[in-house]
Formats: sequence, structure tokens, C-alpha cells
Amino acid sequence: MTVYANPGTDGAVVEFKSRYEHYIGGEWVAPVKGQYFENVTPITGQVFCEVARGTAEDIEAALDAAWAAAPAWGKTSVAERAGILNKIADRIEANLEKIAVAESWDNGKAVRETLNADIPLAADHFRYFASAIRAQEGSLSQIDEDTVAYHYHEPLGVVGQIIPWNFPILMAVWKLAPALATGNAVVLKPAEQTPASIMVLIDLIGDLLPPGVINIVNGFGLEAGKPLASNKRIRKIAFTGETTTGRLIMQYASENIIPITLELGGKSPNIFFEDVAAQDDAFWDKAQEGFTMFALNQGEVCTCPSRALIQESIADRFLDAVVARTQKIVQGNPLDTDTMMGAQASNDQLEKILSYLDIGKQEGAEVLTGGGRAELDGDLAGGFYVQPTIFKGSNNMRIFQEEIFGPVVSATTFNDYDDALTIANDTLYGLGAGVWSRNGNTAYRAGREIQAGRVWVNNYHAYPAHAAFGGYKSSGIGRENHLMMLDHYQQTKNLLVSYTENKQ
Ligand code: TXE
Repeated sequence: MTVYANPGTDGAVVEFKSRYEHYIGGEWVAPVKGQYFENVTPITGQVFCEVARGTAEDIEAALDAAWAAAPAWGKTSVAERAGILNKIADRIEANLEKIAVAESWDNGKAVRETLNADIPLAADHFRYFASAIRAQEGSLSQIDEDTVAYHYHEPLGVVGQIIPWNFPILMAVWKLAPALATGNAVVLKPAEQTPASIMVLIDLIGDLLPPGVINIVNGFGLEAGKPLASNKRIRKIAFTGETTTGRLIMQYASENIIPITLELGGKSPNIFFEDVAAQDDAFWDKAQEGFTMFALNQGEVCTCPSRALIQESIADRFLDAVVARTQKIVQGNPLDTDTMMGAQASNDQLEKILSYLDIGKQEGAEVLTGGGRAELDGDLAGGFYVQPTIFKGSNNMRIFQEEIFGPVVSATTFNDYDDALTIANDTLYGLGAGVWSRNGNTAYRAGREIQAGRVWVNNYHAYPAHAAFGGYKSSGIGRENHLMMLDHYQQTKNLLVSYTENKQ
């Protein structure tokens, strides 16, 4: 067990600056309007730094820097770019604890997750896209004997990226790694709730890239995000966040006819067929663990398995087992490696979750465990903690239909396969889903028939770089990760060449 010291106290592995500027053209740049906002750690609820409050003027400065850098960066060889991405990964790995603690402190999540998942995955994403770009090939089509069509990949130029607060570093890296690998320059806006850990990362890796290739402008959605997303000087906008914000991003992009990638909300079903209880063995245990994944990252995951569908015949036994398991989730200081669940990312999010706990109770859902704020002692008393909560109810309730984005699962039962699929697909969303069955046919069929971009079969919450991730329905447009991501950041150039002097 390790308990990391709070940043700002003796023995801390990371030191935050008291003030963060924007990062533009390889320099720390003060906001044009001179304004800053306070940044709070959800662990204690205390302000720990202030951050530049960006406006349209800062976005323009970042775009100037990005356009100055883009032509040369786009012409670097893929070997050179891949080399830089691998060096970034090396730097991240060499500073694992520092970045992991920074991420926990800024976001509230448990350091055992940032040490073992968020930050190693971030390094691996750079490595994956370093490899992917080196292996990418163009194509050639022979149109007729004397005519050939060549297809080349070209960078888009300068792209905009807007990210949320639930995985600040990993969401930044999911967007940065493919954009950089394909030779684009980037202007990225972090979420206003979690701006600091990304600045720690940039401080560590910024010197590895030519100035202007990555630019970070901090600030709020309407003040900094909109001027970026609606700007005529970006060639693409990639966004992760709420579905209603995604609609706005789409409107802005339509003015400039630029491509978008949207990763939006979810209400993911996690289906447990009766055969999971056929034996009291490792798989039965694994399925229970799959259920409790609703509390991973405090439930602040767009693919949170927030609707559990359990076959009627095993429902009582299964729910008893998962309630007991949920009650063993260790909640406490996120900087303690024994802690399994940390703090919600912001006070607003805490209040939103608590309001949904009330809504669920008012709707008549049964609280099987949890149901309120988690009261912790000492300096954690001011932090934003919620008890992992299991509701039992029915799929027409708001707690089954609306994204809560907290450690809350709404469980219901089904009779047979068709019933399960009807409930699973009765949602606006289609991002993630889980299917648990020992029967390969059932698992495969359900996996194919659930309307979601990612269906985990007999596992949940794995995010390898080489598996495509993205939503059906109101959960988004486009994919992240996987080779196909390269296409989202490239233009196709076709040269149609005639190799004859006299034939049209
Ligand atoms: O999201 P927003 P919020 C869900 C979750 C959460 C809810 C609200 O349910 O409770 O959304 O979170 C920027 N133009 N998700 O309000 O507003 C904003 O500054 C341009 C699910 O934080 O979508 C931030 O950087 N940018 C989600 C980013 O958008 C704008 C993750 C996300 O903020 C903007 C986060 C605008 N008009 C929340 N308005 C997921 N699917 O992973 C805001 N932004």
C-alpha cells in the first residue's frame, strides 16, 4: 500500500504551478484578457491553482501558431513523427507516478486506476499510432492500360479538439496521438473542471514537438470552446462530452463544412443471462465483477454499465451477490493505492448525481445499497464523494433512461432473450454494452443485435488502442482508436494520371 502525499505538501511526487497559462507555440502564454479561473481538487474541495480563462482572442493566437507549424510538420516523414510519438510515450512512462498523481488530484479518481490504466494506456496510444502511421499505405487503381489512380493520405492541416473531465489525460491522448501521427497541428481545449493535469503532461512532453504543433487553450465552453469549434481556420473538430453539446458542435461545424467526430453520452446495458449462475466458479465471480464495473471511475465513464439486465430466474441470487460485492468497494483517499473509488470530478457533478438519487427514490425504485453522499473524514470531508448505489426498478424510469454519470446502476430483470434485447435497445443511446453468458451462440447473437458501437462479451471496460470505439444513435459519430482513426484525420488526394500521349 502506498499513500501519495497531497501535492503542495512534503514528499509530494508532483508539484503543480500556482498558475497555468495557455500553451501556445511552445510557450506559456498569458490570456489576452488577463483573466484566470480557480481550479479545485475534488479530493478535498480546495482550490489548488488558477488557470488562464481563454477567449476567442486566445483561440486565434493558438490557431496562428498551429498554422505556422502545420506545413512543416505535415511534411515530416512518418518515421520522424513515429519516433517523436514513441519518445512521448517513453517520457510518460518515465514520469508515471507524477502524471498519475496529478490526474488523481485534478479529477478525483483513484490513483490505482491512473497508475495502472489511464496513464499506461495513454503511453500505449502514442506507441500504437506511431506504429499505425508507419504501416499505413496508399493505394493505386489501374483504370485502364494507360491510366492509373493514385491515392495518397494528406494531413488535414489544423484540427480542433475539445475534451471532457472524466479522463482528462486519456481523452486528450486519444485525440492527440492520431492527429499528430497523421501530421496535423492541434488546438485543444481541456474541460474547465480538469485543466491542470494536462498542463503537467504538456510541461513534460512539450519540448519533444516543434513549437505550435500542440497548443492548449484553457477556458469555458462558450468562451473558448465555441470560438474554437466554430472557427473557419480548423479543418476538423473532435469532441467528447454531453449529447446536447455535441449537437451544438455539429451546428458550428456545418457552417464551415468540416468533418466532426463526436463521442457523446451513454446508458449502457449490461446483460446477465441465467447460465452465468450455472456453477459457483471463476466465471460466476467474473460476471459479478463485470456488474460492479458501474463504479469504475466513480461511474464517470460514457460507457458506464449503468443499466443491469438480469434474467429473472437468477435475479435474487445475483443481486444478493453483487450487493455484497459493491459494499466491499473501498472508498477513501484517492491517493491511497488501496482505494477503489475516489471523488466525483466536480461539485456540480456531485449535485447532479445526488439529484438523480432523489429522482430514483421518487420514481419508486428500490435502493439495494448506497443511495446518498459518502461522508469521509478529515480533509476529505470537503471532497465530492458518493456511495456506490444499486437501484432496482424498470426501464421506463428516468434513472434507466438518462445519463447520471455517477456510481449508480439501475437494475431490472428480463424473462428471455427477446425481452433482454428489447430492453437493451430501448434507449436513445448506443455507445457500450455488456453481454455475459457461457453459451457462445447467445453471447454472439446478443453482441450482434445490441445497437451499440462497442459490446463487451464476457468482459467490460477494456480499452485497447486497436479496438474501434464509438457510438450508435445519440452516442455519437465516428470512431476513436484503431487504424480507422487515421482516416478521421486525413484527406485523400487522388492523382488520376494518363501515361499516353495521344489517348484521352
Ligand atoms: O459536458 P459538456 P459537462 C455528460 C455527463 C455530464 C454531462 C455534463 O452526463 O454530467 O455531460 O457535463 C466544452 N462549444 N458527459 O457540462 O458541456 C466544455 O468546456 C464548445 C458525458 O461538463 O459537454 C468541455 O471542454 N465547447 C461525457 C466539453 O465541452 C463546449 C463526458 C465537455 O463539456 C461548449 C463529459 C460549446 N458550446 C460529460 N459547451 C462523455 N460522453 O464521456 C461546453 N463545451
